[in-house]
Amino acid sequence: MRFYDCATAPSPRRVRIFIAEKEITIPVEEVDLASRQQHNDSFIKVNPHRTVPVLELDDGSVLTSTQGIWHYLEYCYPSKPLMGRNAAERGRVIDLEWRVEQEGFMAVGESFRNKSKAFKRHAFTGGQEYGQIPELIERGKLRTGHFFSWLDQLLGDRKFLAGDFFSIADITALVTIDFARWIKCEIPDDHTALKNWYAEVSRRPSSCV
Ligand SMILES: N[C@@H](CCC(=O)N[C@@H](CS)C(=O)NCC(=O)O)C(=O)O
Repeated sequence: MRFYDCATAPSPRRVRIFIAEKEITIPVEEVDLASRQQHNDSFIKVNPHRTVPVLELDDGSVLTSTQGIWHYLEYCYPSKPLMGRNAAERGRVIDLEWRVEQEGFMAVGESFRNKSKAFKRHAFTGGQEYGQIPELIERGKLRTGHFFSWLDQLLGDRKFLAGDFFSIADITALVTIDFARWIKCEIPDDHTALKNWYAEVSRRPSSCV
């Protein structure tokens, strides 16, 4: 296998945390998004969508989404489960991770991609050019604030998002909160449950990747 990564980007960090939690080793090839290596012919041959993460399997086929890679690795390395330990937990984890991605990760991304000068003609990833919409900068921040409040309420006195076990829902939420610093959104001081959870998951060795 080969994992195409970018050390500074939030999406592949979700895979790095997953790999670290599983305590497995996969050879890494760094794709420097800052110097636009995702648009090089050699990388387009690997992933025509021009994004990371990518997992190249031993038969040469590729997985080009965080979710596809997670599912594949969970199936291959079932010990230390990160997607629930039974059917009910699996359903809950997928449900929550989807919502965290839609309402948190995408909200931060919406604000960031419509603001940063680097994305002036690339408000979306891939080979097509799309201009920025400045109104989405503030709307994305507003959505991020609502996301923080929802997470705080959901957590209450739970240890992790889906219950008493760490999962991919926690991974996407952690990465989203760190990503939100790029748009200058921080967890509000009165969101105590969210702050406590964030401190707890940030202490895990996997969070440092
Ligand atoms: N949903 C995809 C999103 C992947 C994605 O958008 N990755 C970003 C880095 S966080 C990327 O490759 N960007 C390339 C670009 O901006 O051109 C996944 O999680 O796999």
